[in-house]
Amino acid sequence: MSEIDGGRIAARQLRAAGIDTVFGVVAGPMLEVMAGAQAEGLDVIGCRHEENAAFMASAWGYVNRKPGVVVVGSGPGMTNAVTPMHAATAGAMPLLVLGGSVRDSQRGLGAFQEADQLAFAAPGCKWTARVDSSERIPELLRLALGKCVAGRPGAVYLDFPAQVVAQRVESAGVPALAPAPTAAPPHADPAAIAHVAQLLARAERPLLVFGKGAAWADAGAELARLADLGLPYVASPMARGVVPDDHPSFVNAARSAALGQADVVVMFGGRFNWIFGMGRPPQFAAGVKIAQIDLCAEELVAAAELDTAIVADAAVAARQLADALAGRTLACTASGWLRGLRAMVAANEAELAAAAASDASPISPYRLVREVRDVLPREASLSFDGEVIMAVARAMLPAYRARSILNAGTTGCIGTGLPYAIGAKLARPDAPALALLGDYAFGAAMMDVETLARIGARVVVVVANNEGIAGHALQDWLFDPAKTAVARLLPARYEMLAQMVDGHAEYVDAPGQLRPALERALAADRFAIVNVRVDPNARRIKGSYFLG
Ligand SMILES: Cc1ncc(C[n+]2csc(CCOP(=O)(O)OP(=O)(O)O)c2C)c(N)n1
Repeated sequence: MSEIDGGRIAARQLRAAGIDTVFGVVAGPMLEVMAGAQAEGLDVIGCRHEENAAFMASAWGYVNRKPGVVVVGSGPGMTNAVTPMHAATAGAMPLLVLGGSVRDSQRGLGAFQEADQLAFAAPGCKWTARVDSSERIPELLRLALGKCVAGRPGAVYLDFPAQVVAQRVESAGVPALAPAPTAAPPHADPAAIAHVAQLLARAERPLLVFGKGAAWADAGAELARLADLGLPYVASPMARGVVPDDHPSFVNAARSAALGQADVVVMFGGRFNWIFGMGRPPQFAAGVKIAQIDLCAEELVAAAELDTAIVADAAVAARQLADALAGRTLACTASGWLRGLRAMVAANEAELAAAAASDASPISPYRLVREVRDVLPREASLSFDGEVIMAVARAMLPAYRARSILNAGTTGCIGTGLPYAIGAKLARPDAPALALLGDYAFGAAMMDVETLARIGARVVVVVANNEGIAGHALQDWLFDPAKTAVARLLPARYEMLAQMVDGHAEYVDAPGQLRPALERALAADRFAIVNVRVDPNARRIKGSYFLG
């Protein structure tokens, strides 16, 4: 006969579900959950801010294809995790937030750290619930873990009133439950596949589009069969690498022409949202025939006018389509469509290469990104965050495997870059992990370098320090130079944050120093910060993502 508390019951259920790492910030009433997790043999990553902890968990879950679990305290601890819930659900990343709350007997009375947490969580989550007794912890956790990854992944919130966490019950009365079975991935309707195969076979200018759902489904091998037929494809920022970027049908570098001129488009596991111009003119041609494949039927009712809507797993549907097209001659192979796009890719890449060859001081962001690209091994995990630097990184940094690249994603949430890199490193510890961050983006999360040092995770953090939010451009454009700077930031010595906790520090202010500094950082036996002074007046060659 032995008694255990609610925290230990929760930890046992997490372990039974195959979760070996939890993230969080130590706070009441969840102390027993974190201690219980450690006692059950899970790695407990104590972070410096709930937002960072929850972003780490989202990335860990996304890379591992499991729920990423974060434990937060009541009131402001929980509300600090609201942004990551929103980002996870909008961006289809699996996040389970376990939030402590006030004891039920004090609810509504103005208890310490009281907040209407279920209300805060609801719009950012797929599902929310409150644990109503210690005995139901295993059952409710199993539901929460299952719903987090079932169908389209996203955030789930489970509220733990204080008395449920602390209460001790007989261990034998609350056994851990076996995880819910995983459903077989849904197959596409064969008639719909036959129709889309026909569209693709006859199209003069077909285009495949890969969204994050394709990366989540590990659809790479099946999608490569389609790309091998000579069908050009583009990928959303986080779908990159599901088919390696060096495939000859990869045309992201001619994306505007590919989207704008295609006569048939097939989307696998992605949304026609702002990233793809809502699937409408002017980004797409009037009259384009669009087929969209998604796990979730609701996703097929959105901005784009669809010719065909298919509920299916991206990998299964890609296999069905590749089977349907096997042995057929595609009209596009005679039209020179891919050849034309490849010529544009080559021209655009030459333009980038010229910018990246710059020996100028201060350092061009293109030169910085080139040097990062040249030192990174193919298996690396990468995150990037910022405005100018993220755009340059997206244009120039290749991805070679599914879910190896993370960035601000669907919500454009700055502050994700550092915690995403930490979560990815813990999910794939053997692969080098590098975060390439604007100075603002780094600053939004930077105290978690202490976490990096404490847990001994070897992440290389490269700060593209252009002294501001998009460098000096916004400050000069919008704000009075006689008044206190708003969008321009100080040229802070960010590498000192590594020194403060005995990490590896590099400061770079000339292009020739970049390569050796990056190599030393990657070879270091600890985490590293490489603070690179980057030209504050450099702009992205074309367009801008977030700031207009
Ligand atoms: C959570 C959040 N806050 C604010 C913004 C608006 N925003 C977009 S980019 C950016 C910062 C860009 O500066 P930096 O990270 O230094 O990168 P740079 O553009 O200078 O390379 C901000 C604050 C946002 N997208 N998300």
